[in-house]
This record gives sequence, structure tokens and C-alpha cells, in this order.
Amino acid sequence: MKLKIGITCYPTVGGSGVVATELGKLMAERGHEIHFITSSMPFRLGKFYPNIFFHEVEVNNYSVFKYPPYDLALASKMAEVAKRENLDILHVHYAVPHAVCAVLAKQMLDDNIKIVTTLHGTDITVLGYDPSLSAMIKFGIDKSDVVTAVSHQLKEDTEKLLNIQNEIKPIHNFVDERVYYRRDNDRELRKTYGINDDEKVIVHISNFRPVKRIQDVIESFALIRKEIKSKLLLIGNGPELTVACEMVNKLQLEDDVLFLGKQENVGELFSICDLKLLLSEKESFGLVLLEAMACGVPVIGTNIGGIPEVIVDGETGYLVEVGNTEEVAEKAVSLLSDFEKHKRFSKKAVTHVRENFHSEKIVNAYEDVYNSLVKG
Ligand code: GMT
Repeated sequence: MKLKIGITCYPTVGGSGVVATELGKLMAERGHEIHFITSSMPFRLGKFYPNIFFHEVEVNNYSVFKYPPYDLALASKMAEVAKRENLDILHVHYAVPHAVCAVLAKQMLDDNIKIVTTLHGTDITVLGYDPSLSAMIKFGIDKSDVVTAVSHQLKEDTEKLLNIQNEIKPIHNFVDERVYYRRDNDRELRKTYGINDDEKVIVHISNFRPVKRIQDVIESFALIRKEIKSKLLLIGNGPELTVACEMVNKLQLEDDVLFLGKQENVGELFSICDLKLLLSEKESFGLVLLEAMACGVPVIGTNIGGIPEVIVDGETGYLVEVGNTEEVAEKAVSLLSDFEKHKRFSKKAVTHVRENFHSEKIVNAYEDVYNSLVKG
């Protein structure tokens, strides 16, 4: 059955926006009609799809408002689009404010439209502890028809923290394998960045928020570089970037750390990398780990949140304790200095992603959720 689905996400923010947009695109390719109801065009939308529509949420800032009422404008837009387009489902990414807005839209419509809420992490692991928001988050989750979480750990954390009545269904994230695969552009691109043939390339991609512990990434790199000729690529922008620059200067690593800013075609960049580091203190999944592994890049991640559900320790990379940069360096050196081992990890990373996080498998899981709602 072909469905009409409204999708709301933070269109320009990190992994959740990517997953929401990619899911919308793949659902559209299966013939469903997709309506993005967001504050701006999702940045990964890319090519034209005849059955994907974008409805911009516009917020008027009247002088009586101290703060522009985005949440109310979103709820109104959801209700307007759902009514006009006869939507079957509103699929929202993040409980606050999106799930709450969807509940409000549903009440405005007095309609049987179904709400699917996907939890991505920071709505629970950060905002869930805020007493001014926790009851609202619980409300959004409990009033949704189906709630999914991007990892088992996030499901558990949410249930424990907010005493949730609704069932939460874990559905892992995925990558589009048509975008994330290893290219043979190694030498050209490496040259462009001034990377010598005998150097290894280590990469970190994030939004440089404090939870990403960027200092640990740089400290680990400084230790690795003592043993192995290497470069560190730092990709992304965010509040800790200045701290990162200062630290690089202080450790005199300027020649070996490349700040590449925000990048679109990370699949190509991963293709010149030998190792990816994600040393966060909070991470409900770690989508960048999947993206790296799909491109044959082994990963080292911290043993927290959903990361152990993504990395197979000792096979596709390593799990390390938060803050233990010596352990990171030791594991990285053992991997980067052993050609056969690295090749084995790299191969296993690709097959692990293909077998467990294939887009078809994950999109099927979401489609089953949608179908169960419209049939029931
Ligand atoms: O990590 C962030 O700060 C961005 C955030 C987002 O909205 O994309 O990421 C969360 O959702 C991603 C997609 O499901 C997950 O891969 C990230 O692990 C999760 N971030 C955290 O839990 C800190």
C-alpha cells in the first residue's frame, strides 16, 4: 500500500537529519509520497524526486513575542499539510519539540493520523535530565503511536529515565551504500592535501560539541604520531573548534592536523583514511562510525551509549574507555602498523555494515512500522 508520510527533523543538524532525509528518499523510491515539514530544505535532499515535497515552517516574529514561536508554527504547518495532503503518518525525529508538535497537530485535526517518533539521543541523554522538559518529553513519547530508538541502549536509557509506558522499538541507523563505499581516488586526493605516501590518515568528523571530547582525539593523535607517520583530518564545525585549534598549536601539530571544515562528500574523504576516531562521552549510535566502516575504514570508539552496538571490538575496530587516550594510541598503533591486520579489519568493517545496517533491511523495518499502523 502506498502511503503519504510527513517527515519532520532538524534538517541541517548531524546524523538525525541525515537519517531522516535518507529514509524519506528511500521511501519515495519505494513509491510512497513524502512531505518534509521542516524549517529549511533538508541538506541531503539532493536530486529531484517527483514524489517528495518540502513544506517550509515559517515563524513570524511579532513584537509581542519575546521568543519566535517555532513549535506552534510547526504544529500548525503539520496540521495544515496533513489535512490538505491527506497524510497517513507523521514521522518525527526527536521527541522535543517534534513529537509534542505532532500530538498538537493531531488534536487540531481531530483525525486518526498516526505519529511515529524516532529518538536519536540528545533529546533523552541531555534534555531528559532537565526537569523543566522531562515531563514534556515523556508526554510526546507516550502519546506517539509508535516510538523507535536508534539503539538498544537508548531504548533502555529512555525507559529508565522517563518511566515510559509506551513500547520503544530499537531500529538501528543505516547508510546508503550507493554513497558510502571505498573509492579508488586515494593518491590524487591525498596529494591535494599534501599527504605523503608513507603517512597514515586518521579522521574525526563531528559537530565539535563538548560531548565529542575533541581534546581526547588530538591528544590520542599526538601519541600515535610519535610512533607512526600520520596526519589527522578534522572535519566539521562547532563550539569546540577554537579549543581544538589552540591545542593543535600548543602541541605543535600544525603541520599534521588538517582542519577541513564542513564537508559534503565524506564518502570520498573516507576513501583516503586508515582509521576513524569517535571518543565521545555520550553517543546514542554514532552514525559516522557506520559511514567510515562502509568505506572500509576501521574505527576506534568509546565504550558508551550505542557505540558497542556498532563496533565489533577486535574485528571492525576497537572499543576504549572514555578519556583513556593511551589506550586509543596503543590500539591505533597496533592496527596501523600491521598491514594484514588492518586489511582484515577493513574488510570486516564493510561486510559488518552490509550485513547488519544495510539500508534495505532498516528501511524495511520502518516500512513494517508504517504498515502496522495503517492496517491496524
Ligand atoms: O551527535 C550530535 O550532536 C548530533 C545528533 C543529531 O541530531 O544528529 O546525533 C544523535 O543522532 C545521531 C543519529 O541517530 C546519532 O548517530 C548520534 O549518536 C546522536 N548523538 C548523541 O547521542 C550525542
